[in-house]
Amino acid sequence: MNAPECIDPAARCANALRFLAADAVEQARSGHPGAPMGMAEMAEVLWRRHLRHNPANPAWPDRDRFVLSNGHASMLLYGLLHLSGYALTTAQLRQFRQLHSSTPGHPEVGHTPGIETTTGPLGQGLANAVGMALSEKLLAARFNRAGHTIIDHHTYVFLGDGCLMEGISHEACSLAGTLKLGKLICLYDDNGISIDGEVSAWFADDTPRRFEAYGWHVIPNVDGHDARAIDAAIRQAKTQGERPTLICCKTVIGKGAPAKAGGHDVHGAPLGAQEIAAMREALGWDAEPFAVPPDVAAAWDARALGAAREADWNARFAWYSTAHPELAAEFLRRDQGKLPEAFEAGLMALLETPSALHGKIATRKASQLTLEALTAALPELLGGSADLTGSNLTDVKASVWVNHAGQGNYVSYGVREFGMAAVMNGMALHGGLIPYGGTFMVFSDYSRNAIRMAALMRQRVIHVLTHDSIGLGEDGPTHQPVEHAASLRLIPNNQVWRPCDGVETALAWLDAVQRGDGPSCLLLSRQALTPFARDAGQLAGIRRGGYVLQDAEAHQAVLIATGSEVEIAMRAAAHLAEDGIRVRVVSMPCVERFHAQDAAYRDAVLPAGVPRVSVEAGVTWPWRAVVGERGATVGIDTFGASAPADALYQHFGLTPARVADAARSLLGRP
Ligand SMILES: Cc1ncc(C[n+]2csc(CCOP(=O)(O)OP(=O)(O)O)c2C)c(N)n1
Repeated sequence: MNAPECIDPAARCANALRFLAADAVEQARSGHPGAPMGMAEMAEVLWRRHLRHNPANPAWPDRDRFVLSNGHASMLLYGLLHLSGYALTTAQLRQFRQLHSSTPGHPEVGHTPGIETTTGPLGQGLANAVGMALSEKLLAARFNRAGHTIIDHHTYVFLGDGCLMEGISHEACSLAGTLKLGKLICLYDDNGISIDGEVSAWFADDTPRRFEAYGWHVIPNVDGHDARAIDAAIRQAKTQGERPTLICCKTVIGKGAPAKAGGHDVHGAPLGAQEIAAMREALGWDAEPFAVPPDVAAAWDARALGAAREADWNARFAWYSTAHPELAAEFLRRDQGKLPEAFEAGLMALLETPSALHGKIATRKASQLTLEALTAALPELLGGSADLTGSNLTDVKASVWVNHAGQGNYVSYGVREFGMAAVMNGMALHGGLIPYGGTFMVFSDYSRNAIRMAALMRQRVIHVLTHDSIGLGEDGPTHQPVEHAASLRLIPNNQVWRPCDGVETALAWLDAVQRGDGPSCLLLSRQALTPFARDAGQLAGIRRGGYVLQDAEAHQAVLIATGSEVEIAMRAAAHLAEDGIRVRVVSMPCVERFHAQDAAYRDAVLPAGVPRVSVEAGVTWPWRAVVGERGATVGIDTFGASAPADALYQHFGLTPARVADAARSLLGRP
C-alpha cells in the first residue's frame, strides 16, 4: 500500500473524485463509475488550475462555462461541485440518484447549483457548448469597449466516444470551426470503450484529422492521466484566438480499479465492495466513503479564489458602468432575461395600426412583419435559419449575418436542424440572448430531442416552423407535416402555436418572447390566409389559447380549428347558417394553453353538451380529447401528396362542405 503522505497532492485530489464516484454508485447500486474515474485527472487539472468560477455565485455572468457532455459521468461533476465548495453537501452525494435529491442520475440545470446544462442525450452537451461559446463571442463584441473587457470567458467541455459518434457532433463542431469559436476548449475522454465493448469495431475514425478538417486546433495523444501533460495542453488551447481546440486525452476507463479498469463492465455498473476495497488499498486511500481528508478538502476549496475573481470582475464592471452606463444597464437587463419595459406596448401598437399584418398574408409573412417590430425593440433577439431564410422569412431588414468577429444578429446555421436547436439551447442557457431559428415544420423531427431538452431545461428558445401542412403544395409528402403538430404538443412544457392570421401570429410571438420558462414552436403557413376582425375580448382570448371567433345565438354545434383551417371552419359555419344550423367557431391557436385555463373559461368557450367538430390538417386522434367521444374530427390520417395546395385540400376533404357535413351528421341532419 502507498502511504498517503507519499502520494502527490494533485493525485490525491483526483483520487478523491474517484472514490466519491465509486462510493456513490455503490451506495445507489446504480450509475456510471468508469468515466468519472477515467477523467479524474482531466477534471482535477481543469477545475483546480484553469476554471474561473465562484462556487458562491454560480450565476456570475463572466464565469467560465463547463459542460459535461458525457452526462452519464454525473458523479464526476457532483464530486467537483462538492469539493470546490458549491452548495452540494455530503448528504446530497449520499442521495445520488434518489427521489428529490440534488444529485439525479444525469446532471440537470436549475436543479443542482453549478450545473450549466442538462446532459445525458449524448452529443447535445457539446452542441450546447458551441452555443455558449458563440454567445460569449457575440456578447463580447456587443458590450466590451476599449479598456473595458467585461465579457471574456472560456467554454470547456468533457466528452466521450459516444458524443463523437452522434451525428450532432458533426453539425455543431463543423459550425464551431467555421465561426472560429476560439474560446471553446474540449477535452475528449478517449478510452476506447463504450457500452458494447471496445469501440474500434464500430468507431474507427481518425478523430484528430476529422477535427482538423473542421478548422479546429487539435492536440492529439495527450496522456489523460498525466496532470502535467493535460495542463500544458489546456495552456496551449487558451492561446488560440480563432480555432476551437480538441484535446484528445488517452485514458483508461475505471482507472484505479485494480481488476476492472479498462473493461466495459465498469462503464455502467457498481464496482462491488471487494473491488472498491482493493482500490482503497492500491491507491492508499483510507478515508471512509464520502469522507474527504482535510488536506484534500483544503486543496480543492475554490471559494476564496472564486470570490476574489468575482470581486475583481465586479470592480471592473462598476468602472464600466461609470464609463458606459447605458451599455451596463442593458447588459444587466439582458443577463437577467428581463424585457424592456415599453416592449409590449410597442407590439400592441403594431396590432392597432392598420398595416399589411391585417391583410390576407401567409402567417410566415406575418411572422416576418412581427419580427421587424420585435427586432427593433429587443436587441437580444438572435435570429437564424437552417438554410431556409427565404422560405422561413426569419430575417428582417435589420438582420446582419454573424461574422467571425462576433458581429451580427443572425446566424445561418446551414443545413443542421438538430445542431441549430441544440446550439440555440446553449445560447439561451448562457444568457444575454433570445435565440430563434427557422426550418420547415416537417424537419422539426430532426430537432426534436433538442426541443424536448429546451422544455425540460425551461429555456426560452423559439422555433419558427413554416410550411405547416399540405398547404405547402407541390413539394409533396416528404415535406408535408401531418403528425408534427400533435407530436410537438406532446412534449411537456413546450408551447405550440398555430395562428390563423396576422394578429394571432403577432400575439403568438409576443407570448413566445415573454415566456421565460420554456420553448415555443410557431407553426406557420406558406399560403396566404384570410384575416379576421376581433374585439378586445377576443384579442385577450388568443393569449388564453382558444376563444370564440364567431358566435351564433343558441348554437347547436361548435367548430374548433387551428391555423389555416380556421377560415375553412368559418366558411362551413356560413354554409350551415344557410340551412338554419347555428354553430359557434372557436379558434384554438395553442391547444395546451387552452387546456391550462380554468374550467369556467374552458366551459364558456366549449359548453358542455354541445357537439363539437375539430378541423386541423393533421392527424385526428389527439383531437378526440377536445371533441369527446361523440364529437367529429376532420383532418388527415395518411401522408400528404404532391399537387397544388387547393387540389390537395379538395383531395383530402379539408373543405367547408365536408366540415359542414360532419356537423350535420352529428346533429342528425345529414
Ligand atoms: C443519444 C444517446 N444515445 C444513447 C445513450 C445511452 N448511452 C449512455 S453512455 C453510452 C456509451 C457512451 O460511450 P462513451 O462515451 O465512450 O462513454 P464511456 O463508456 O467512456 O463511459 C450510451 C450508448 C445516451 N445516453 N444518449
